[in-house]
Amino acid sequence: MKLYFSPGSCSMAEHIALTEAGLPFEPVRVDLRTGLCNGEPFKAMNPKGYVPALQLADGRWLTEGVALLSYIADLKPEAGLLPALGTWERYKALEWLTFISTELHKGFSPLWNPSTGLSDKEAAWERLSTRIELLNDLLKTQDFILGQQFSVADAYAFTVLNWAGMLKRSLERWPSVTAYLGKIRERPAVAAVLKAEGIKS
Ligand SMILES: N[C@@H](CCC(=O)N[C@@H](CS)C(=O)NCC(=O)O)C(=O)O
Repeated sequence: MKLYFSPGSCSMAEHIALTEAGLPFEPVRVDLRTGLCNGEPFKAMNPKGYVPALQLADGRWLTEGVALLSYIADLKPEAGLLPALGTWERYKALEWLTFISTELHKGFSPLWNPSTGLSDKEAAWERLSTRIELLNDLLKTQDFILGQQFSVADAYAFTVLNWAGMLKRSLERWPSVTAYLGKIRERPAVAAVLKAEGIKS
């Protein structure tokens, strides 16, 4: 199985999930600036042209972070990276994964976009702040997003909230989120992925 990734981008969530699960995989780097992967246009391999993407040993592709994280968790149920299929807890996990994808991950997009004007960037950060506040409230009473156990939702939330530092946006006003990120960063699998991707913050 190959994981197509770009260092520090949202594909770091799948990199963390695969490493936490102890699954064998080959990381393949995509240069999002040039669109090239090993010198070839990535779009010619995966028409979406963006990461994350998984390619199975038989050549099939799977894309979209929430699908990939669910797939990885289900490949190794004993790793406990998601509640069992068909349970209420699994739907709550899907609720959080969707929140992370559409509210947090995509909430950061205008902040990364060089063509976004300063006032639109501030508006995007204010909107994103209301979502981070929700997460902060949740983390006041539990260690991880789904309760007391690390899951792929944490791999995803950690990955995208880590962008705040890269964008010089402080998370200090959310102490539960700050403490949570510090704890996740210390997990051996997460530390190994940060090192492998060359991410310092
Ligand atoms: N809908 C996709 C979005 C993935 C995404 O935003 N990928 C970014 C990196 S974080 C990317 O590859 N951007 C390059 C591009 O869109 O061309 C998902 O949820 O997985």
